[in-house]
Amino acid sequence: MNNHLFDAIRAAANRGGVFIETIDGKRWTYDQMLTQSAALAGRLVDLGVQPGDRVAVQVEKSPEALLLYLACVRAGAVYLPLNTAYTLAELEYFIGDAGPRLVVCTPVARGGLAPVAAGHGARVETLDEQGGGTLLQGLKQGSSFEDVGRGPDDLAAILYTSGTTGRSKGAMLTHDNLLSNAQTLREYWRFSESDQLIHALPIFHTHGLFVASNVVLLSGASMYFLPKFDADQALNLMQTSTVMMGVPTFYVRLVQHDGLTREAASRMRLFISGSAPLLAETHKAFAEKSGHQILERYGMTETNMNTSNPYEGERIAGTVGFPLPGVSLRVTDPESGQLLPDGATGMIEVKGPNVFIGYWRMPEKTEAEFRPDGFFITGDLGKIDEKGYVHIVGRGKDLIISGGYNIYPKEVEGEIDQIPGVMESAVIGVPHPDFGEGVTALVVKKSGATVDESAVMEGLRERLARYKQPKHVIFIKELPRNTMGKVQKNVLRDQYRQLYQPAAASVGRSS
Ligand code: MCA
Ligand code: AMP
Repeated sequence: MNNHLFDAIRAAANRGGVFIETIDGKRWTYDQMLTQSAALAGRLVDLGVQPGDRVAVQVEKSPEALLLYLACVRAGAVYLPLNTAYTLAELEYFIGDAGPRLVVCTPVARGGLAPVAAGHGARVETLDEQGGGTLLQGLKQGSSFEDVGRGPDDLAAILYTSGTTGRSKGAMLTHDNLLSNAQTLREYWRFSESDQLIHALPIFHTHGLFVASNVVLLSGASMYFLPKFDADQALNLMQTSTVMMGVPTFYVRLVQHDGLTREAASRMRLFISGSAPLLAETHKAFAEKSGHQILERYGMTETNMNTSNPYEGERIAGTVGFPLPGVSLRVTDPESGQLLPDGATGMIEVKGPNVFIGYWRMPEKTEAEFRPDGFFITGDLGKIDEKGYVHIVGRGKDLIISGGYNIYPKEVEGEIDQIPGVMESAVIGVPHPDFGEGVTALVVKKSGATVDESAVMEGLRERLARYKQPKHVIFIKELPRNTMGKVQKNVLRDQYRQLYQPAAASVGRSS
């Protein structure tokens, strides 16, 4: 039977060669990818997973975890990856909302998750980063598997993206959303089977899972699969690699490393950045030290990749390049939705085979974010310059991006406001030399309350993933408000913009 995404992966895999190499020298060939994902797909079916069922996965990065994604595709299931930093409190929501048939977690997390999963009728299996755990114990090696038929519009994955208002929304991505985008990127970035990618991103987000892994799979290329980013390791691997994909923090850290030289990067053909704005100064410093112009691109969980700087042609720092082939991008008035002329700043809207089909079980939210003619309203503010390059100049949505992870202030404020002694709070992102933006909380105490920074952090510990927690909690007398009573976050951002600059690290911490 035809399986839209996996048929294309299989066609590339049939050329053979090495698919994954880990840092301890273990290798997975494309043949092994095919046989092991088949065995794993069979295991999923034995566990009761049926076409369309969600499989929620919160595990450490490993080749087996990637094979589990492929097994879900082959079994016609809907893959639902979850950030390993999420706390049990956060997971309860995702499991309740998505209603998965199966939850795969680390052996350590099983105790906490089992009652939650059971409460929602889901079964739990475990997988650790060495390939151990109950999921693989029942695997029938060498067994064949007939891929479940799936068409272009069938769901392949749901990825949760935090909501500006209310709870996280599950973006529903189809087989063709993933396949078409990966095929476009393969061509645009000139990927081939002779490429070797340094893969140091997590695999629970679009960047590491779909952009990096699907492009490699569809090119028959190879990748070094690293548990996390480490600048020393990346520099060593540049000797035997051709491409790296990363968030701006990777490049900030590489620029600071003495080992980054033209010689060290001479074998590489391409460095790609995305998920957050790459500062023009980082682009420039990287080019000076390594001789490579970083190629910056722009995407979203809901849309996969929308734009990219060119492979050949000028890569302009501070821009995200041109709309990808097949992607329509326009800039409109945020209020009226009227098309704006080139050069004017407004809301970026996109349409194309890359754009998701809606939010899981949230038809009203889906409707609110699409124009009647099918364009998706990204929430990013930008403009198109006279040469056609897209610039992102801000965000219409109240969102912080720290080291490539998104944090919605409202979610953090909601948790802080529940801590005893807190009257209200405002959470903002201010420039951070390593993470791009640093999550910062301004808190107003109730009169006579003794709550302090450590009490706030303790109150958040089990509620929010570590990367969402403020790097600083600052107590102030009152929040600045405009005449409508709305908190003026721009005033706060201005006031604290030096907070994480080295010379000012202690400024502004008062109680
Ligand atoms: C780790 N910490 C963070 C972050 N990462 N805090 C804020 N923001 C972060 N991103 C915390 C740790 O919990 C730790 O806390 C402390 O910071 C220092 O950790 P460290 O070991 O230095 O961090 P790291 O392990 O080096 O991680 C930093 C990282 C990582 C390499 C930037 O966060 C990362 O790989 N980010 C990539 C995210 C990503 O893939 N995003 C793509 C989303 P403590 O020590 O206090 O406990 S997809 C997307 O956005 C769209 C579709 C797109 O366009 O791609
Ligand atoms: P996510 O919800 O994690 O998919 O994050 C998507 C958001 O990341 C986009 O809406 C943008 O705000 C931001 N983003 C991604 N790539 C870039 C980039 N190259 N420059 C600026 N912002 C980016």
